[in-house]
Amino acid sequence: MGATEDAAARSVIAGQKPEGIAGRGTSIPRVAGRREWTRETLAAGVRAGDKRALARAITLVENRDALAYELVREIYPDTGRAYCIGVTGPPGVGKSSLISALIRHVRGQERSVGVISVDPSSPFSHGALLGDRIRLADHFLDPGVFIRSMGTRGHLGGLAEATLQALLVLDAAGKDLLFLETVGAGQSEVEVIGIADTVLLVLMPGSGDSVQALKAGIMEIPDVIAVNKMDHPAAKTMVNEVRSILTLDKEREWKPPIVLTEAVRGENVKTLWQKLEAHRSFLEQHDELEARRRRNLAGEVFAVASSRAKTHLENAVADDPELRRLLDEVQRRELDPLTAVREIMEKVFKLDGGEEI
Ligand SMILES: Nc1nc2c(ncn2[C@@H]2O[C@H](COP(=O)(O)OP(=O)(O)OP(=O)(O)O)[C@@H](O)[C@H]2O)c(=O)[nH]1
Ligand SMILES: [Mg+2]
Repeated sequence: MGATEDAAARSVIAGQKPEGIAGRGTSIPRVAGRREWTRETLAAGVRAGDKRALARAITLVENRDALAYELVREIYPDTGRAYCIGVTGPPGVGKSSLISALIRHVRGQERSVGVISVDPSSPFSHGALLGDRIRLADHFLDPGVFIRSMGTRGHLGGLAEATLQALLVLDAAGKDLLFLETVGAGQSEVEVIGIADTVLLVLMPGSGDSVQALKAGIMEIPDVIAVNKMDHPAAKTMVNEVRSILTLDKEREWKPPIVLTEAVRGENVKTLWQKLEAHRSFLEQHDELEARRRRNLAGEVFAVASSRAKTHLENAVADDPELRRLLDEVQRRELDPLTAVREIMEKVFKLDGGEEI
């Protein structure tokens, strides 16, 4: 590795390093400390697509720092240009590998890319998910690609909020294409993936639970499906099963294509990309893209507000002996549940509670 490349590598890695770990026993220079960033420098750095500014901004978002709030408020008018592909599916099916292969494909077309990889089961954050780092390692040194993993901070509602903000930051940074990876096979990921323009569901032979979830209507029908690890003898059977479920849905105008892929070798990745692009064109031609974005944003605002209201309620009950006493009384059957609800609503949300109960 030459001197310039080496410096670039170090700055990229430093920009992606978890806080506190950078520099420990290594010669990696410390990245700009928090105090050196102001809203103005951060906003300018984000707009210029500077990797350090992006890394810092997303850390602030994860920490729910007041500066992140100010930053996103400032850059929000610059957003709405990136196209966001949500990639979801059960653990280990090859989502990250497929994203990596898709990036390789689109980078040939000079498009800049951002990736937010969300793992609700992991307490880690700050880009520290080892698996993703390895899978996506090819792209860490590419200046046109920014990759970040996020773990959970508290409950899922907080994650939806952080994900939305992080995507807005990458959008304002001028990324043409955003990938949002979430692990999920049921409902929990819905809140997070709800912001995507196109949803890609990745399955592999053996993802029977997800197929059942699709069949039962528990999982929303995605826009495109990849059946990955296509070398597996059961891959074709899985495609047929999924296809038979999708044909039941006759009303939908867009018929979700199913593509067999091999993510490690990149087989059929070009076809998969064409299907993703076809969905985008479909949305654009039917004036659906703007409508979908409006719906998604309204849904996100609602989801975040609901989640905050829930947290507020939980904290209020935990901190207030009188509210806890109400719950005890319900448990002892001295007070009926809806009277307790009415009192809680009055006290916590200052609602008079009369009409809605
Ligand atoms: N044989 C084969 N292995 C694959 C393929 N795609 C991914 N893998 C392997 O499957 C494992 C999981 O791949 P990931 O890309 O990390 O899967 P993921 O869905 O992102 O996993 P999580 O984020 O942990 O849920 C890795 O060891 C990959 O090398 C494929 O098409 N064929
Ligand atoms: Mg992954």
